[in-house]
Amino acid sequence: MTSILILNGPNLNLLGTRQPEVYGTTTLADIEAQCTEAAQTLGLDIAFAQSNSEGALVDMIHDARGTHDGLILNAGAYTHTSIALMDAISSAEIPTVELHLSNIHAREEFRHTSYIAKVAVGVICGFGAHGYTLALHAMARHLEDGR
Ligand code: CA2
Repeated sequence: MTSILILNGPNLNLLGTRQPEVYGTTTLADIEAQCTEAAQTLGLDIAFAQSNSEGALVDMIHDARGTHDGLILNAGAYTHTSIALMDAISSAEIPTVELHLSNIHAREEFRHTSYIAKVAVGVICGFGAHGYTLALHAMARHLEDGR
């Protein structure tokens, strides 16, 4: 079965517990449950993980090669800074959808730059927790027919 790794970066473990006006009230565990349900509908296997450490995220992307068919990545603030994550995606040669809860382009200037977008198939942002389901649909379609 096609397998997708859904990876979440720094501070996303706090979702639903702080700053609900920015990031909503849905927890990361709620999002994982939502992804599991969407994956069943789409006939996909998923693995779901979160780390606050850039190196751990790099390691998980390396390990995804040969284990998972696609990567959905909310790299959090590392999106805007991490050449290491960009290089890890390039070297793993794994199709990647960049994902954000918020519309990073409607926020501070420093959030308008993404190193992940340079190596991603596409980007989804601004749809809150529902973006994870959208990303799974987009990835399923991409792996089926390259669109
Ligand atoms: O909108 C997104 O998904 C972001 O990746 C979230 C990151 C931010 O740095 C990116 O620019 C956009 C921040 C995640 C912080 O999550 C928190 C959740 C609850 C309370 C505090 C932080």
